[in-house]
Amino acid sequence: MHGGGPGLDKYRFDENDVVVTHEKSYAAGVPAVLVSLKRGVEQMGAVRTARTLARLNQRDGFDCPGCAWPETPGHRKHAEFCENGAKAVAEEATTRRVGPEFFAAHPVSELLDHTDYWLGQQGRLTHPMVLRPGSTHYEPIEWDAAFALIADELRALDTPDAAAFYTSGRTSNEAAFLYQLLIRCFGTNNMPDCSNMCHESSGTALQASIGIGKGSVSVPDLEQADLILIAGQNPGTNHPRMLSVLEKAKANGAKVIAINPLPEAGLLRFKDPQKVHGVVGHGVAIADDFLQIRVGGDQALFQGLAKLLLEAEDRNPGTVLDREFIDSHCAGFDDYAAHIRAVDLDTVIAATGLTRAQLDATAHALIGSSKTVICWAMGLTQQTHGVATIQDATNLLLLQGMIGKPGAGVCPVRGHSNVQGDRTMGIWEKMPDAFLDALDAEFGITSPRAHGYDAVDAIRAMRDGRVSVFMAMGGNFVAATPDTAVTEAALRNCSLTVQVSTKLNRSHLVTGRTALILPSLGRTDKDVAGGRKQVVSVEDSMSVVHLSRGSLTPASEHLRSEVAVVCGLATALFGPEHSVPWAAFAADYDRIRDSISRVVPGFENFNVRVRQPDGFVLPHPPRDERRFATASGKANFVVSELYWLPVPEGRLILQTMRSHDQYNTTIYGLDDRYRGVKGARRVVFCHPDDISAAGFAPGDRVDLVSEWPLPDGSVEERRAEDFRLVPYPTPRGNAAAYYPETNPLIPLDHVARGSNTPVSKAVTIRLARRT
Ligand SMILES: Nc1nc2c(c(=O)[nH]1)N[C@H]1C(S)=C(S)[C@@H](COP(=O)(O)OP(=O)(O)OC[C@H]3O[C@@H](n4cnc5c(=O)[nH]c(N)nc54)[C@H](O)[C@@H]3O)O[C@H]1N2
Ligand SMILES: Nc1nc2c(c(=O)[nH]1)N[C@H]1C(S)=C(S)[C@@H](COP(=O)(O)OP(=O)(O)OC[C@H]3O[C@@H](n4cnc5c(=O)[nH]c(N)nc54)[C@H](O)[C@@H]3O)O[C@H]1N2
Ligand SMILES: [Mo]
Repeated sequence: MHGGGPGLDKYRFDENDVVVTHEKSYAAGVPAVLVSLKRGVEQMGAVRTARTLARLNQRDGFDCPGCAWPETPGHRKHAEFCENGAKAVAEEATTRRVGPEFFAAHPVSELLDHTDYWLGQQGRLTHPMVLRPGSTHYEPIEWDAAFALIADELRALDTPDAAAFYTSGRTSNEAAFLYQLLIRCFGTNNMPDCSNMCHESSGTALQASIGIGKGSVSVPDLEQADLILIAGQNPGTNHPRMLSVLEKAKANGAKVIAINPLPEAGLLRFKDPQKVHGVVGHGVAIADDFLQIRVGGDQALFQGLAKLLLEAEDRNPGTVLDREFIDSHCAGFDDYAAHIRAVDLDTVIAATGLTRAQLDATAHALIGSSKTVICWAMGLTQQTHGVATIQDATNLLLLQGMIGKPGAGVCPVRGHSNVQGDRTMGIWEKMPDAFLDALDAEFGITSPRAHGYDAVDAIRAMRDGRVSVFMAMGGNFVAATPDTAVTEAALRNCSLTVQVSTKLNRSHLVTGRTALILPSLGRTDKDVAGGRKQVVSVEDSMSVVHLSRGSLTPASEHLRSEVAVVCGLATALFGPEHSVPWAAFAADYDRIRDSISRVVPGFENFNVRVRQPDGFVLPHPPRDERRFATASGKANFVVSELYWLPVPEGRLILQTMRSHDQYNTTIYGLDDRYRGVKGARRVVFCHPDDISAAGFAPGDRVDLVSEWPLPDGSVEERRAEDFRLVPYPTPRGNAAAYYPETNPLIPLDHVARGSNTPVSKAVTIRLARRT
């Protein structure tokens, strides 16, 4: 038997090749401590490692560039970081360098042949570089010449809407605020960002359901919950510090239910490396129950559970639903209840792959809980019906009044460390008019009101020639976006592409006619401007805004902060006499915060409050006072038709996910320790019976071919070559493989309804013999 759960046999396909073992299916513990130290020492030497890790997530230190999980308020542990946070820091604080000599030695055509892993391993970028039309190599350029080049290209456009400005989620609040201001002064709302590919479905869903697109719980809420559902999230790898909070919740009596197609190690067993018992003991089971759901089955699960709650209420009126909450705070209950009563539980069982007994037990857990939290991440958002799924999760909570009371609520767990803050600061292609009005009043400008392009629409616009200048504040657009071949062609169609970056990546190599690399400071770097050390701020996944202070000597004297890059470009574009005081902003970040305090609600007295020990929490009306800023003025039960994914004959539904050894498109190494894979990334995890049904054996090499039906009835195929078949305990008909290697398989038009997020978690594929 080649599957069936942790304890799976060990696979060794051939000498020195991929190894798959399930011997160590617990997260963290001793190996995690060793791995984080080893990565640090490899990249930055022992002294810098010790010094850097000591400042990670401390009150006077820098915010971890890893994930958006909050620090525990009150007391901070001496070592408030995790293995993967340490890897993210080592990646940035590396002492390796990519300078002019590197680019002189390697033509772009050669760099294109290297893997993303190799590119990232070369080190920190040190100089602004330009790739001129027709040339084979990047060459150095002065900052002012680079700004002038961009300004000239932008001014030459027929319309400001022929430019698009991407943002990744590591940008500080201060830099994000100035960047959106520059873009709006220039005259467009074309602001694609990583959030479009990430939690856009969460924001869209929650906005309609509860009137604000952010989560409603804090760390203390989680710690005192009775019941925590974790759906479509792999915290052991992607938010390891969450496990310590879950462990505490469990110690307080919480029950945790993991909902995932895969038995993810961190959810099943966890050792806290920061506690002695974690290092020497056997670890604790985090999840009390594991619902091994079929990919895309979550909406059915939430609707099915709602039906069971309604039926239980019928049997024992007044014991299950929170009638008072529903009557005074919610709209749409009757329509929703009627819709849910009509849901067929056999369909729910088919869609989820769960048993009736599992559904009953989960409903029972919900009924017995007076404080329930639902956490989720990409397994829910990157689905065709991601918005509806999240609304059905919210509906389920509303039935029992689980919003706006301690220990309960919605918890979308964000990705990038400041992705939520960037949105708050105005990085959004459809920012509400109230924000734009305040921005205009502060600076005496007129922001454009027409909505701009998001990530997918920006690619379409570049492909079709409607956008010809593309600038990115961080990130790795070409690798992170779907339909790699289409996106590459779209970028090559531009006249200018500009990347503000810390590390070399594929987006520096797939370029417009002219390309610029502008090297910037990262979170860990000391930022001196106007003669003094500047600090920046970030907002975590739970709406806590706090300071981050870098302390390392920058990789080169030529690096500029993101704030300085924006202010330099703005001055080149608008001249020194502009209604926005760009030079003053660049010299004193307190001035930026003063403007933010007048434009962005919740940031009043920003400079003072952000300097409090744990920063401050932004207002969240549903959480704070059960106030819902929706059109109805109430929390809405949103009715959605049930959608799920039957597996077509001979096909598999592929989800694309992260390994334990990567940060999005940055590959740290080739192991996926908790899933037992060593030394390879081109692997595809399949149920053993699906492998044999397709006529293959474990370890065979296959091509993955995705199939996308076109309106005319034909089927478009995309191919990703040479993946090793790994038998794995995933539901039948489902498969999993790593992103970004699988992005060529995802059609650009395969997007979530309502949020336009690429459906990275459900691509129809077949396994093809290699030709
Ligand atoms: N170390 C590290 N940390 C990171 C990142 C990183 O790359 N590395 N990335 C950061 C970013 S930007 C983000 S957005 C987050 C991502 O955090 P996650 O969302 O945890 O990341 P993924 O690897 O995409 O994992 C998706 C999970 O959903 C499950 N899943 C897939 N399809 C379904 C489904 O249909 N239903 C259910 N219930 N589950 C499903 C998968 O099995 C997997 O466990 O992590 C952040 N933190
Ligand atoms: N198939 C598939 N595709 C996906 C996903 C998936 O699950 N499956 N997940 C999606 C998600 S959730 C996300 S968030 C996106 C991620 O998309 P991005 O945010 O665009 O990608 P990253 O890999 O995080 O970007 C890494 C690069 O950012 C730069 N960088 C790092 N730190 C800094 C900094 O402080 N400043 C600046 N200026 N640059 C910096 C470095 O040059 C580095 O190479 O990918 C999406 N794409
Ligand atoms: Mo993300």
